Formats: sequence, structure tokens, C-alpha cells
Amino acid sequence: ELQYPERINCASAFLEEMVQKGFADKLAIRSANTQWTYAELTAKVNQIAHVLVDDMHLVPGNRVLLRGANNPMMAACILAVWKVGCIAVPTMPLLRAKELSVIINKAQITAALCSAALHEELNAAQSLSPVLQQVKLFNTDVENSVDTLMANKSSQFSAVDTAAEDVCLISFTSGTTGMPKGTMHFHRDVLAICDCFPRSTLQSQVNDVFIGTPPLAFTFGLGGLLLFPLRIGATAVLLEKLTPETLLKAIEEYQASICFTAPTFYRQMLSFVPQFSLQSLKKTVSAGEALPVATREAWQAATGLVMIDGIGATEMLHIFISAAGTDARAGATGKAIPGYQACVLDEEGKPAGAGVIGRLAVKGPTGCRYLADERQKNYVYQGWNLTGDAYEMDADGYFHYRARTDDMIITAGYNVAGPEVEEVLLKHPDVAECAVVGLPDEERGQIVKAFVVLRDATKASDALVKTLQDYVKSNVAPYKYPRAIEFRDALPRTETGKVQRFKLKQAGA
Ligand code: 3UK
Repeated sequence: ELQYPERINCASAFLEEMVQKGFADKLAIRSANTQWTYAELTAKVNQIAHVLVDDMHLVPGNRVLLRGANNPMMAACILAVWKVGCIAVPTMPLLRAKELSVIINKAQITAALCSAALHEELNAAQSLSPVLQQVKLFNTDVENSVDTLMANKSSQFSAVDTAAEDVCLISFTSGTTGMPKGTMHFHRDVLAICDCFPRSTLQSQVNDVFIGTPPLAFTFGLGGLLLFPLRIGATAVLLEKLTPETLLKAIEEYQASICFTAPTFYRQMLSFVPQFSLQSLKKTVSAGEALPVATREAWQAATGLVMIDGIGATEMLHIFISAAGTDARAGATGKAIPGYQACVLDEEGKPAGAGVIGRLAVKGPTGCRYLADERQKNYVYQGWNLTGDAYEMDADGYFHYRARTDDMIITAGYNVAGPEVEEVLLKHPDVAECAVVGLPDEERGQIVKAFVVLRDATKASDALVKTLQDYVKSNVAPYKYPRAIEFRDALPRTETGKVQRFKLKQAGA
């Protein structure tokens, strides 16, 4: 049903097309010291496009590494790369030289645009990967920076004529253990994600103000914090170094109406909610990790808002199963959003009926295309994308997350999904965060172990271990209770908010 012209440049859709549609003077991007209307953003992007072509001599199809925190220039640089027909390869701000070098080599990247604040690691990466020939800095007025060079450029630039099926984005997965995988996406994919979840489920409107934490280098953030608002003429607030407290403060200050972040961040925001007036906030989207019922309920009690849970993946570009408002159900991620199909596959690879735990398979306008990676055949099976998640569908077509397929625990012949035990522990008043994994055990194959962060660390004791074990036993089948519990000050997490279970398994083994 989504139809795009055969030739389309997605940057034009976000910029001059919006200006033509009457949004010229509407605020497109805001940050601490910047406010750009759609006309101003378009002019800036055009000037940067001239720098890319005149000064960097880039040609369509070149891959350009981008490195920056969430700020207006980072956004403008991504859009400029698209405008000149190049391929944006945004990288997570916290990546170190070695990790950047893996990406540079894998995607054979010759040019980079880098925020001055994050130059050091890229510099080190460049000496590891000499294939990267030119780096231009932005957010600085040193000589030859993007900012100084663009100042003398024309604010007119006609977008390079690209095909709807030209690659414009290579997004790397966080790669929990193995090598990070590059996923390729077309100009039309970028538009398709804006025309699916935001319209059908989020139902965002032109007057919405979008805010949140995921980096623009993570497709959750790129879509939610930049592309979704630009697609409809709404406003994107881009802020760096947000904490649970400063995000709430910013929601109040910028009168934000739609917030995107991960479950753990919402949990951490809870205790600060009463200090702010959040009347502007209308919708909150949670993704990246499973949303425990306890978090959904506490958030609703504190704010009156029904959380919009959604599962997305870098391979799929954005969210494909979700539910909002009265359609949302505690304990379920939601249903396949319009445009996408989803089913659960049994052990033989056939669609399973309701009530069976199996591998999640999805299909829709976007899908997985790994960049030169043999794992493509593991992800795409007969046209279906296998996300690596174990899910169960109920009789009403709602999808219930169980675990990552690799994280299912088998203990004494029983299957245990760690997140189900985490859900219970999170309801206990002493528990702030937790993660449940399987550890090798001679007798049982695996045992269930819980890593727990207490609200008050001084409460850690053998007695509390026993209390938590009994609490789990009285809430779910007793064989699921954690035979081992270890208290921690914090859980290891990725920049995208996911618990690094492999680290806990290594630590515990
Ligand atoms: C897990 C979830 C349960 C799941 C992402 C929104 O997370 C994103 O992409 P990644 O490539 O990871 C994908 C994997 O993360 N996951 C994400 N959301 C949920 N599990 N409930 C959820 N709501 O294992 C999935 O396979 O980092 C999320 C939009 C864009 C994204 N790239």
C-alpha cells in the first residue's frame, strides 16, 4: 500500500518538500542554543551539501561515516549526506577507536564527518584504518571545518537524483558479542518507517514536539527523534547528555509531547516525575528491551500515560510490533503494525498457533540486508525476517515477548525465560533493576541466576536473598526461582539500554 516514486531522494522529502508544503517558518529542530525553521534547516543542509561536493569531492554512492552526539549539526550532516546521494554510516558516540576501525574497514569508508568533541577516538581509528582518508570536523569554527566552509556556500542545492532503491544508510548493530553487522537501507525504507508506526500507532500530529535519549546513530533515535517529526512538519528537540532528571526538565522546558527512550530510563525517571509539570507530555514510547509490567504500571500511575511499547530492530530499521492507548495490553508488546506481518515459527519453521513459544518472524516494507555478511541467510528465511526473539502469540493476535532465543534458560528439563523472572523481581519494592540468566550447572544443565540492583544497597543480605527467592516462588512456577542471586551496584548495559547478558553469563560462570 505504501507507494513511492521510482526516483526519490529522502532528504528532499524532509526538507524542500516540507518548505513547499507551507512549513518554511515552522520550527524543525531545537536544542539548547539553536532553533532552526524548516527553511533554515534546508538552507544549512544545502550549504553542507556544497562542502561535501566542492571541498570533499564526494560523489553519489560514497559512504560517509558520521560521528556526533544528538545535536542540530549532526542531524544536518546526515541529511546533507543523503542530499548528495551518498550513504550515511552513523556511529555511536561511545564507540572507541578499535570499534570504529572495524566499521571503517568493514564498510570501506573513505570520508568522515565528526563532531569536534568526539574527534580523538576517530583520529586513533584513522591510524588503525588508513582507508579513511578525509575527516571533516563540525561543531567547531577552526579552519576548514564544516561550519567555516559552509558559511560561504549558496543555500540552494538541488538534491542528487537517486532511486527509491538506492542505499542511503548503513546502520551497524551493537554486536553484543560478535562482529557488528552493517545493515543497508534504501531511501524508500527511510520514508516507509515514517509512514508506518508514527501514523498508525503513535498518531503523531504536526504540533507535536519530539524528545528523548536514543542516539541518532541508533535507528530508534534517528527515526523517533529526527525523521518522524520532519516527515509531518513537527518539531525535533535534540539534546546531548540527558539524564533521567534533565530529560524531565527538558520535557517541561520545551513543552515536549512525545518521548522516546528505553525501559530502564523510564524506570529511572519515575522518582523525579513529581518534581516537574509534564502537562505537555502526551505519548511515551518504550523500545530496545522488553517493557516489564511493573514498569508500565508504575509509569502510568506516575504520569497517567499508557506506555507505547514497540519492538524494533536495526535490521528492520524501526518498530514493527506495537500497540497504543486502549489497544495496549500489559504483558504484550502489541500487534504487527499496519504494513507489517508477524508470526511465531515452531521448531520445524512452520507458523505456530496461539500459545506456542517460538521464533518471531516478520515481513513488511523494510527488512534485513546485511552488508557483506554471511549471517544474512540466518536472518532472512523464505522472505521472513527472524529477529532472534522468542515470542508467543495469544488468541487475539497480541505478541508476548519471552526472551532472546539465545537467552532461553533450560534448567532440569524446564524452559525458563529470564525476563519472566525479572518481571516478578521488579515488582518487589527493594528491587531497582535486575537481569536473570542461565549459568552452566552439572546437575541441572543450567541454573537460574539473578543479578539484582537494590534501591538501597545497604539492604543486601542472605535474608534478602531468601526473601526474593520466596517472592518469585509465590508468583510463578517454583522451578523458575533463581537458585543464585548476586547483588550488584549496576548492570552492564549497551548505549542503547540493553542489559549485556553475555557479560553476566561470563561473570557468573
Ligand atoms: C530487542 C525488544 C522486547 C529485541 C530498535 C526500536 O532495539 C532496536 O534495535 P536493535 O538492533 O535490537 C533489536 C532487538 O532488541 N527489543 C527491541 N525492542 C524491544 N525486545 N520488547 C521490545 N519493545 O531482541 C530485538 O530483536 O538494537 C528498537 C526501533 C529501532 C531499533 N533499532
